[in-house]
Amino acid sequence: MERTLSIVKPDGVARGLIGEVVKRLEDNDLKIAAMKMIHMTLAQAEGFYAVHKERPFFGSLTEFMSSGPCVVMVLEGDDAIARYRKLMGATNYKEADPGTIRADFATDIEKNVVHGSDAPETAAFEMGYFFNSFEIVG
Ligand code: FUP
Repeated sequence: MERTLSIVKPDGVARGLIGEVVKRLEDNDLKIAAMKMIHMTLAQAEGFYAVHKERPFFGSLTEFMSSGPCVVMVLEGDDAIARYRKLMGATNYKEADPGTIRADFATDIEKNVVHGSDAPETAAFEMGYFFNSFEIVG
């Protein structure tokens, strides 16, 4: 059993895709162990994406992530990190496999609808960034 962090990003929330993402998670045996809606400040988005702070897209990415509400979730299941990454599809939606969330809905490399942790260490940091232990059930 493994846990990972999922975010429906501001573009996904604004376009009414929360239900679509949740449906795909539930259909694929990724149990929602925590869930809430948040609207990050720029500083909070900068903290979340601190690993990318030297990258050229950092300013634009953090502005976008703080531009509107997001839904953050903890997902639980066997091999949850890799299985959720597979459902999401590649970062660049043009390279994402058909049928993935990003292939079906992303409009831009930045506005790519969802986020998912990429390793156990990042999952631990990211879940702790948004949730305390009492907010995660299961
Ligand atoms: P991912 O783990 O697939 O979300 O991708 P990364 O952690 O590499 O990147 C985080 C976010 O930065 C992506 F979701 C979108 C944004 N990004 C860009 O805007 N431009 C890039 O060239 C790469 C990533």
